[in-house]
Amino acid sequence: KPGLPEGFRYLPDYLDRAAQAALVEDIRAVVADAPLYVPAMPRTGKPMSVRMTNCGPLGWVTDKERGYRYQATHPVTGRPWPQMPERLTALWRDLAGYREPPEACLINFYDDTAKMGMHQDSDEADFSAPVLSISLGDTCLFRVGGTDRKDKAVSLKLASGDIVLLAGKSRLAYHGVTRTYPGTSTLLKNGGRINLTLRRVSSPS
Ligand code: MD3
Ligand code: FE
Repeated sequence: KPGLPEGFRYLPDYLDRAAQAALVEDIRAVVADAPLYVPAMPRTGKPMSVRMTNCGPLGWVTDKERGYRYQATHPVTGRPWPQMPERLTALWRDLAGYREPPEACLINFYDDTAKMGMHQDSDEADFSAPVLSISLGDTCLFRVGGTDRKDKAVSLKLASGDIVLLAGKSRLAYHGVTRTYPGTSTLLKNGGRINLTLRRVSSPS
């Protein structure tokens, strides 16, 4: 029976309700400046069901013409991404075990029908840096396998306040979000789920 990939750290209920609410306020301020947009798959232009925005010096974006990439500006407004909130930088400092600060925070918003197919995160130049993921709002069913698409995957639920740290081998593990469970959290006034992923993008210099 397969287990979790090496380097995968799951910190259930890491953030208390007050810390979760404070992060939601930070994210509301980011979204007011950098609105959620509908990302599109490379080549096909198929819209993703998750809506996205970013904060920090760089943001992960995707569209039909130019595909997956990091860039310094919002694809719709053309403005630079808002600053990374201090609360997020502090979590990275406390948990990531990585000297340099995060360069990108991708903000994923899931409505009641959104999901994310199995994929690897490989658009970064530095895989030695971990990825730190924070879940807020409704619980989701998350799947994580190995570094080969054919490797067996395991499912676990991620609830509001849970943090996952992906380092070592798990950094390149296949993963996805099967579904969310509407009504499982009262954190977000209008429901849904927010996931924040903090990353290093550039190579160590
Ligand atoms: C495992 N987001 O934005 S976060 C993504 O819940 C992404 O929105 C999901 O996958 C979400 O790319 C999952 C947890 C996560 C993030 C990065 C990983 C798990 C990971 C990188 C490698 C392995
Ligand atoms: Fe991912």
